[in-house]
Amino acid sequence: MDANKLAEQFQQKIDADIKIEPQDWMPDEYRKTLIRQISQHAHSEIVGMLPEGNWITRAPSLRRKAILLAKVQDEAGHGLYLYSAAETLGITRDEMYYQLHSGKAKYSSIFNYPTLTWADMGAIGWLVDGAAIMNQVPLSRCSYGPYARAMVRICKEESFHQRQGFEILLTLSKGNAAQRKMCQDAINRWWWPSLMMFGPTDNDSPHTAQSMKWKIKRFTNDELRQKFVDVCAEQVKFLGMTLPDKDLKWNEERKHYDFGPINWEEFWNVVKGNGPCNKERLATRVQAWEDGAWVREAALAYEEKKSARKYAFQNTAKSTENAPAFQ
Ligand code: FAQ
Repeated sequence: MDANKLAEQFQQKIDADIKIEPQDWMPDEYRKTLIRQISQHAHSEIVGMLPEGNWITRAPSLRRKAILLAKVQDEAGHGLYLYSAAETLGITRDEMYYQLHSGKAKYSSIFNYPTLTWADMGAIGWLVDGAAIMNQVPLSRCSYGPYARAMVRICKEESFHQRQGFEILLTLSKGNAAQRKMCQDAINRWWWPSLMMFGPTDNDSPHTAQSMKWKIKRFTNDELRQKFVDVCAEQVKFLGMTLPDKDLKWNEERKHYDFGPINWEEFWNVVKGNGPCNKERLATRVQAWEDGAWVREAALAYEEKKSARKYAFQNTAKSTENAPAFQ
């Protein structure tokens, strides 16, 4: 069948909401877009373990420590599901790691900001996981089967993360003056970078239009950002705190909150590798990869030895197949 016909049938399947599976024909650009997005997403989950991992040893109680440990572990699991989903498109895990470690691959800008106080664990849970859910729930309806299915479980876990973050902030907001100040300070520092997680404005987003046509994205960056602002503007009232935006105001005509301008210069600067923690984050991942070399070597050596043994056993079994049976 010629390429035009295949492309036409492919789009018809997408329009009819039929999932695309790894063995199905797909345009090269669709495959490339998915590999780019899913691998970036996987890297974000893995690098995203670092800002919170930083607080595991300093959590204020055993209960908080156990919860944070479980959350960070969940992020590792999300990274692994996503690497597996990307592998179904024909890229190897080693290639993806190489792209991350060499600085070629992107990961979410948000994880290049430092976690300065315990309240940051709350702000990350509430705002960063909250933004992640807003973006990821529609991805569980994306056209590529393995990505969509990975998102279902990820979103369930992210909801728990978001609630635990909000609960940390709620506890601090009911605390003493220093705790309330710490809570407001964390919200102030994480608010704008969280809005940047949704990506550039629709006018400046080179991939959105095509990704919407392919139903990889179900909403545009600006649509999701607006939904997120609307939800947070209400939730912050429960905390008795404020969002650091003097332009934040309910607009009765639009039935949405208006909000102030985002500092896109800061966003692109962080994306290009010049944020407060980019170098530290990458160096930590590279170091972890190098420290793990002996584990990979040992696992490989074990696997080789195991297959050599299996091979020798099969040969022995074959050579005794025709031997006379014992009477
Ligand atoms: N940071 O045309 P678009 C999490 C890049 S997971 C860095 O709009 P697209 C869980 C973009 O890649 C958070 N780069 O691109 C957690 C593209 O560059 P390229 C991650 C960004 O793909 C919580 C260029 O700008 N979530 O938080 C960012 O259509 C707590 C043009 O942009 C996902 O990855 C950014 N914020 O839309 C873990 C979700 N935004 O590739 C631990 C899946 C844009 O051409 C603790 N991804 N860029 O060189 C997506 O939904 C999409 O890829 C977007 C970007 C919406 C991120």
